[in-house]
Amino acid sequence: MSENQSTQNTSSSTDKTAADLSSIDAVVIGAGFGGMYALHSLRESGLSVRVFDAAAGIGGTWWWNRYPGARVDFPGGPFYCYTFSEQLIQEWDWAETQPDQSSVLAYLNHVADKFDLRRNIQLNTHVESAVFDSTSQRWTIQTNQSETVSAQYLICALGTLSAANRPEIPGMETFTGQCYHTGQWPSDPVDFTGKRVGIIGTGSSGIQAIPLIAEAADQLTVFQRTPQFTIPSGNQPIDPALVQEARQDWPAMRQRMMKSPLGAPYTVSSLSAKDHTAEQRQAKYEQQWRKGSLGILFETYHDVLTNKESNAELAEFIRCKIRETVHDPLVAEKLLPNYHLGTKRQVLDNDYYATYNRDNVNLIDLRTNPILSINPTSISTKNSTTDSLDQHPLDMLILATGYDAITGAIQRLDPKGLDGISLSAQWSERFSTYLGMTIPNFPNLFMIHGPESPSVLFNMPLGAELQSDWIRDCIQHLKDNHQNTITASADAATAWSKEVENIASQTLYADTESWYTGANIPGKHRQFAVYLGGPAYYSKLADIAANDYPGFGLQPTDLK
Ligand code: NA7
Repeated sequence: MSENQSTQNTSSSTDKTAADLSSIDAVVIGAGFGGMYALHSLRESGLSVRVFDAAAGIGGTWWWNRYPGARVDFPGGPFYCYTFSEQLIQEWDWAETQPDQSSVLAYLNHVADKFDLRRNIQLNTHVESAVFDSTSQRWTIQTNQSETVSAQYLICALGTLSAANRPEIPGMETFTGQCYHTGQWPSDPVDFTGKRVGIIGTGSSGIQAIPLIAEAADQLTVFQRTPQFTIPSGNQPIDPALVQEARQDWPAMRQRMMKSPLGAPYTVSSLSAKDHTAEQRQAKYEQQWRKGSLGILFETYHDVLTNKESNAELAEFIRCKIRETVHDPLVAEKLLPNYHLGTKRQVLDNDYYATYNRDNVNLIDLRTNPILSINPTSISTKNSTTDSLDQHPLDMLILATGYDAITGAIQRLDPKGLDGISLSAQWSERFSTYLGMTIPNFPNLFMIHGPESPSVLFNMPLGAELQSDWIRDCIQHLKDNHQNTITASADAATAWSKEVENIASQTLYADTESWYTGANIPGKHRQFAVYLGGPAYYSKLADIAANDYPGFGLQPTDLK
């Protein structure tokens, strides 16, 4: 990787001005981890690239998710970051193992400056439509800035958790207090002092925010639909020895990451839970619980996520921790989750359960006390045992209600492919991709972290790099072979979707109602959206490239 080169690379061939924006090699939508690297990688290969992002700053997810407590929920530190540049690894110091939002955003801004990315990123620009023109064999992209851009390639780096889910609750629009979605958090500080705050949702965002809001607010009422398992994050200062090890031989560390199921240097245990006695197992769980982070799922026993008994025992271990931590047994009972541990997005927390011991925190279980309406200054719930109505007065309402995950952003963009077919029509019953990156009938459209790719269950910055480089090489292959378009075949996509489903069916993930299956969005069809085969995915990508792109149709430059 030529980072020195890249900072000096201001060549006019890749630096389109506004005047010639109308025709460009590639448009990238999204300036988060994925889009920024796609820009870098494609620009380095000599393409003219324009990135559009609706936000006022770069960072994607890390730009929008400014809610209190937002942190990396992946083994962080030197591992949740770009891996392509050894110099970047040597020079950037992460402070904590689970960096907070502002640290990640600072890092991304540093990257944008170091690699001179900003000159090709246009902020405050929402892409309104993307239409493939079968005559010119190019994409026409229209923005809310009244621009029309023609591009040969369209790279959708839209984010897996960017299409906010705002639940339709009667009276929502009548609420007169401040109301924020965690994924659209304002840049100006939000002051909770003296306020009665309500929060709906106890996924990663809610669980990260609740302890901090409880400390700052007068009263906090948590509206919980499904209790989730959460594990202490184990956040701590980065171990300098680990940093030194990573920096001493970064290529070796990168290789180790690429070969691991999560894309981080975690070692998955070779033991089954059955290999140990009950006492040995409890000791292992306890040790990992104290350490914090995701080791309890992966470094204890390899069958935690595939074997119901192994899973159930560890789940019960965590339920015991909840009962031990929460003083009021009735509150503890409401917090006990009842699904296969780890099969919803695994949450990492800082003092979440203990927060319910505070006098100013009230937990409403929506399974027994559903919300009837949101009113100008309160939420009304109905106690289904007594039939009574309860009013919860609020000055501020926080929606930690998640996202139309993984497929939501591209479906909202709703690109139009060959013969004007819309993605929403093509995916009206099921979505189907080839390799999680391409879609039949959508020539030259590539997705970073698309549905049916490893996306949210692999190290996302590393995954984005590997996918972007594959796209770059694919485009080079087209050029070298005088081809103009590449399109996934329907058969290849069907086979890929089956493979994704087969792998998921060998785990406990598919049994659980989660945003991985689309179950969190009313009316969304159930389909598992993540490729769970881990690093095998990247070997497949390499094989496809090495074998002249089987499963794709290529069309020569002069066909039309
Ligand atoms: P999640 O994990 O989808 O959590 C959303 C939460 O909101 C979850 O508890 C949902 O309950 C709840 N929810 C959603 N709609 C409703 C309605 N209508 N009523 C009540 N409760 C509702 O999103 P997050 O933002 O927390 O996490 C995404 C993160 O994952 C991301 O930020 C990364 O950190 C990784 P449910 O479980 O669906 O019953």
